[in-house]
Amino acid sequence: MPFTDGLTRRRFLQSGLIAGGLSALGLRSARASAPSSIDLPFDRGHRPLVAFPEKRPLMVMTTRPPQLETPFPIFDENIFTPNDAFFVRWHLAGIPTTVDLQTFRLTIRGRVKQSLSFSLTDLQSQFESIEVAAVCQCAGNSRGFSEPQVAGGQWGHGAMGNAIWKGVRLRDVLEKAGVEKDAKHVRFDGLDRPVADVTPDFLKSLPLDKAMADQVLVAYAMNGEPLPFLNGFPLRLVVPGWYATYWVKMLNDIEVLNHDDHNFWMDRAYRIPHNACGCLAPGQKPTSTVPLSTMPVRSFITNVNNGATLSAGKPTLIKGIAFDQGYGIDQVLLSIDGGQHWDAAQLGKDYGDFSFRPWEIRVALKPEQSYRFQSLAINRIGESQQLHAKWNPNGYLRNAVETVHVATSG
Ligand SMILES: Nc1nc2c(c(=O)[nH]1)N[C@H]1C(S)=C(S)[C@@H](COP(=O)(O)O)O[C@H]1N2
Ligand SMILES: [Mo]
Repeated sequence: MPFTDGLTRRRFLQSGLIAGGLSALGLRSARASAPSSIDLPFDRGHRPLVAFPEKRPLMVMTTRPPQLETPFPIFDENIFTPNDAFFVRWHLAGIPTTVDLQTFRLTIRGRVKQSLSFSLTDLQSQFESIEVAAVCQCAGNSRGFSEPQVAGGQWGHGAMGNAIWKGVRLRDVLEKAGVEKDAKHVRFDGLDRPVADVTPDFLKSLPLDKAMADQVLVAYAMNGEPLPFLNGFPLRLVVPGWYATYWVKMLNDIEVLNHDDHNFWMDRAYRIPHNACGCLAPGQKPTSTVPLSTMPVRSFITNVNNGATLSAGKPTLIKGIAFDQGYGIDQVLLSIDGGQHWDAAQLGKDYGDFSFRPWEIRVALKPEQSYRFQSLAINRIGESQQLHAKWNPNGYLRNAVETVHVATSG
């Protein structure tokens, strides 16, 4: 039933944007439908708001390949990020303009007893389907706030989203093919391709034990709908708790390896300094690195913008979200004086250990004051956010306490 929808989607995309030179079309639609833009508070932070196929106007970082950021107020409106507002990040400009579900197959091969291939309906009918609420966060989320600034896409805090993912367990699919005893890693490839020969195809691998973990899904739906094309239609890997780089989109090939994966995207990209904090003194280069994986605990205030003026007198409600790699949130503390005093916020509904967790707290504000609002989350194993941002050359792993500057009127 949902995939008649996929056909509509296919035609929609053919009609436009991805096929025909995204930059030109992107700019035209910017003028026609969404005159506004957003300025993130750092250098090179100007972002036009443009509506791509199946998306409302989002903050454009690049059009080819598409890199679109979710405007932050959307996180205040929804604990599950709407599909049409969910951020988009592709590395390669060779993104297919159509996916034909008649011929689309997911292949499992390599160190397995038997190579297999599945259509979407095969997957849906032959395996148990599972749902998990989980945050998908780019490893470079918030990179633009790195001080000193680092190379790479200058994301604000909106290269993340929370969704209910539905699909089949990767483990079930692998077990059907029969994993050989010498298997070590599992490598994932999607339908996107580089446009220049010098760029390596986008491939990511998981160690076998992670690939076999309970919550790792080959997902075909997001928030009750087929995946939007730009978020990986028709299938994507979902690796709750791990950074989005592993969540391979338009997934069509799974190869079981009996060795470490030395492809470019494992050996050269998405690596962090090999030490306890994954960080370095600003400006330093690491001597040894490891692939990044899990997301450290974070929290955000969602209903007050930096630079806002609030009225004083009555109790002011401050709301936000928190998440971690899947231990779950134990506590969120709030300070309005830049970290001198902290009060415990009330946690909201628990949608699962990998989801955004809502929180809120009321504070009393005096007239004509300036305040520094900060939230600090602690997970169930006692890990907390950093009071001061750590630094590494790629701006990964940011989980500093963020500051929202607020003034009150008279
Ligand atoms: N096939 C494919 N999958 C991919 C990527 C890609 O470039 N190609 N980028 C990864 C990275 S780095 C991120 S942050 C997420 C972004 O997912 P989204 O576009 O659904 O938000 O997709 C991941 N999966
Ligand atoms: Mo990413």
